[in-house]
Amino acid sequence: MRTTVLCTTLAVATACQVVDRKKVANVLDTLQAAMDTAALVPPPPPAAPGAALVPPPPPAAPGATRTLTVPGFSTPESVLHDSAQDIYFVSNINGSPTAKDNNGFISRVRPDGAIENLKFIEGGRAGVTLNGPKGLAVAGDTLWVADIDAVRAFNARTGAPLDSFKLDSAGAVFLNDLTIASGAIYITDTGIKFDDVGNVLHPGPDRVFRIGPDRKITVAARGDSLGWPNGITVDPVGKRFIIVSYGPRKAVLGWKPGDKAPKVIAKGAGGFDGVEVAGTQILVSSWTDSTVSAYESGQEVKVITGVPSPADIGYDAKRNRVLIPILTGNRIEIWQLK
Ligand SMILES: [Ca+2]
Ligand SMILES: [Ca+2]
Repeated sequence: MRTTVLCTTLAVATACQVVDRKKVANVLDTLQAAMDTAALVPPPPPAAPGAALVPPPPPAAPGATRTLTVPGFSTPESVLHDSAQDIYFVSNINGSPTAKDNNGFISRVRPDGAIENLKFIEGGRAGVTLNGPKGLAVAGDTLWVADIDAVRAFNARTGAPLDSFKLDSAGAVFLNDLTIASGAIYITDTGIKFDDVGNVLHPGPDRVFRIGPDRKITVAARGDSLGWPNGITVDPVGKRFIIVSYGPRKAVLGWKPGDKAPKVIAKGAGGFDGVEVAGTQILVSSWTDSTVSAYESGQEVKVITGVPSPADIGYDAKRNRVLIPILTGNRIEIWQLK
């Protein structure tokens, strides 16, 4: 009996709330209608006789439009277009960038945005070790992956592990991106660590490692002038490497093996991560202002804005698209360049 009374009371209270909400909603609707009909915006003053009618300048044309968003990743760090297979590879750190948790994985994504295989290569399965995979590069049928203090190779068609190089004994701290030139692999070491609450520390040193065709591991470049080197790519136009700094140097750098120090091509917002040469453009992603900008003129030209935590971008030359891993958003965004 008590239960019934309680239920009835509750029912009445709920009904009353519904009525009250309706009343409030009606009042708000009335107010809104009144405001809509009221002339809140004063009419523009009449044009002075003889004044030239100058139209306002059109807004700056955006350099790109977002065509696809693909969710479902786990701390994606890099997207790479394998033009031979016409497929996108996505590296997934899955957890802390420095944790040797053997849960990293590489996805295969079709250019239409369909995830063909989320865990095409996965740490802990089929003899694979993969902790916090970051930069990717492909040469023929071999997919190369930077993984904290190791560089690993996989068959790009089957995912089978092929080879690995340990750089821990060479002192690798935070291997980040890699690129291939003349059969040698060049790998950046950003020299960063994270403290217990996630602050970025930079014990350094900043380096570019080289793994030669003879499997010899050497330090190709070293020093603060690298500015916490993150992305690296080959610039076939300038016949040089382009390296972008994640740290306070905020520099887009040109470098050739043997150079004492890299040359500053341009400075920008900083917090740079990925770099791609797209035709004549040098595209660089920035965590600082959530953009992808072009730097080939020596000046920053914003091409894509509103992309938070844009990590190691890729470029699909077949479709003229920029492929952006939104690291903290667990998605990739595909942008069409004009
Ligand atoms: Ca991991
Ligand atoms: Ca990176």
